[in-house]
Amino acid sequence: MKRGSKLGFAVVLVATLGALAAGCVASQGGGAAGSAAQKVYVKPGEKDAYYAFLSGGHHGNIYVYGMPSCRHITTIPVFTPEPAVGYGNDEESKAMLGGFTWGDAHHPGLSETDGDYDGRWLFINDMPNARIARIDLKDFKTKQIFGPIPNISAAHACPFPTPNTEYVFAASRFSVPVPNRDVKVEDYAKDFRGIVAGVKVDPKTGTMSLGFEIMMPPFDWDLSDAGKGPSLGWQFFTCYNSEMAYDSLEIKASQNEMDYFAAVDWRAAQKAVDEGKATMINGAPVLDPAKVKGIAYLIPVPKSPHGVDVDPSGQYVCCSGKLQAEVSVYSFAKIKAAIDAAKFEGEKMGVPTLKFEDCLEAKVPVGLGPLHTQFDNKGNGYTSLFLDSQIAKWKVGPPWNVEDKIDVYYSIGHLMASEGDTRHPTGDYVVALDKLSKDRYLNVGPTHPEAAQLIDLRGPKMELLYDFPTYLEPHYAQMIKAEKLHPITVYPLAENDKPGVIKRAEDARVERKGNRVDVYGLVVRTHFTPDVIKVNEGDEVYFHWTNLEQDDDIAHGFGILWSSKNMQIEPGETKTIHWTADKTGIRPFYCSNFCSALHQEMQGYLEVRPRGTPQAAVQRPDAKTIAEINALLAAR
Ligand code: RUQ
Ligand code: CUA
Repeated sequence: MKRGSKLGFAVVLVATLGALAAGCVASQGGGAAGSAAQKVYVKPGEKDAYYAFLSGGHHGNIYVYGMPSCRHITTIPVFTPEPAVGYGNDEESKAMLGGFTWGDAHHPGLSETDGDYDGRWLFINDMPNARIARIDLKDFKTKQIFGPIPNISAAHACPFPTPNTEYVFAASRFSVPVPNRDVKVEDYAKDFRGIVAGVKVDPKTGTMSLGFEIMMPPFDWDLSDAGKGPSLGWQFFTCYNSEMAYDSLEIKASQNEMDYFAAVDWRAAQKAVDEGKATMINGAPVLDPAKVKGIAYLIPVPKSPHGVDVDPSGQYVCCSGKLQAEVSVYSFAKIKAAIDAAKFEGEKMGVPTLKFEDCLEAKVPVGLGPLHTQFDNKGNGYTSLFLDSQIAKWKVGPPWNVEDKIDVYYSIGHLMASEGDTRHPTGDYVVALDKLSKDRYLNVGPTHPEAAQLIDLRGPKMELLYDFPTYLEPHYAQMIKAEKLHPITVYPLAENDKPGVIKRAEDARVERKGNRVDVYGLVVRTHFTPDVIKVNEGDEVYFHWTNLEQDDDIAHGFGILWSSKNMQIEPGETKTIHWTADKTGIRPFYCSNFCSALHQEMQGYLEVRPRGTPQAAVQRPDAKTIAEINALLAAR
């Protein structure tokens, strides 16, 4: 007994020390001591030091993870309906999706102030349909989907916000005729064009609107990053296929020694549009660089580049040539000097080309298949190597040498460093976003999960801490300090002025005009008011449910049997859903989100009578029900 309790004490002590060490790492990202297990351990009840936002790829949404625990916290529906919460089902989100039920989301972009993540919004692109979504980080909800942006054929280089979130960008991955029209694919080089678009972001509301478009040569515009510090005001875009091939790209688009990256002066472009120098094409103001000078330049990059990444100081632009074993680092000062001296080599469809030697600062021999680079707070860059399945750590600045390499499993695409796209990366972690997971997880059949790996950057050598699977298919991701976000936990009822809102049982009613029926209702533990609703077959019914709860985590659902209609209504929120009364008979509805001990009792009936059955213009709950609901509300 005595021995047992001593042993017990020792176990508790060890566990406590371990937890303390882990807690310290998690909350401060400070010491790098301890085992890998301790470094990712976040004690039950404690929270992670970072939020990580991983794009959902062709799942069309965003996954939210906590770092360093690598716990999946939630998924934010963005471009794809999410029936569980009713995203794409309620009227507002349905309208926002604009008829699309799919998106391919690649690059999350956190809003920035002075070049640091400010925790206000998160932008993400839908590549194929050239759309950009804005998620409000106050409630983690998609608030706007902008696009399809006219004339853009697949926005891959998108959105990559500027340091004060003045703009997000989109550039054509494929080229098409602009305006799109009846042409032959064989006339690609003559008739096709790429487009770079600057999308303005309202500094107060985050609302996006089109600022300008620039007609570019029909290359495949690939990735982008914003200038900062000395390069503030410029946006960079890589391209491949400067060969202008329209078929067998894997061969024909790899012929040239050099492709390009474009440097776009977005202030000059906006000024030109404001001065009326654009031509309207499909409702977009398009600038032609052959006529409007000083808005875009091309700089040669070896071998089909992919990522372009600006270092935290804003002095260097780092391009990864996929088919080359080097990162080409350009000096922005040199680029600017060449532009100012008009030292051009030639031009491509009106866009002046600079000389490679005039702009290059260094070549870093990172290894095979470099794709993307991230940075830490100690002057290092980290480049993902797709072919080598490694990350290379290298010195940003002389002697530009590779300092360390770590194996990843397998075939890394993007990588995400903590606050990695800002002027002040924290240097704590990098997450490898691997394209293949092969044998790393329990086999679930031919579709393997995607693989992500947390790597510690705090020691002299990179250290692999943890593997975690993700669902299809994170491309890029961003990681922000948790302390920067302060999401609300309920929608303040007092501020709810949504159409259809009611706040008192006395206002609950069913209104009929012709065959349109509007239900103004309340949900609260554990009752729908009204819970018996009389309609006729053929009625178009709009349910406006307001959740009167003001307690954390008390959401109610509204699901109608034998239908696809379901949604979730969060505390203080009003949502509207449309349902056609398709069949005479009794149709139950219920709360689909577990909310209380009497959740199972939270239900109601739709009485659907034959067409033409006389119905009151207004149905109201009786006085007794109103009194009961009021008593319920008062007791809360
Ligand atoms: S991409 S693996 Cu869609 Cu950003 Cu580089
Ligand atoms: Cu309300 Cu379950």
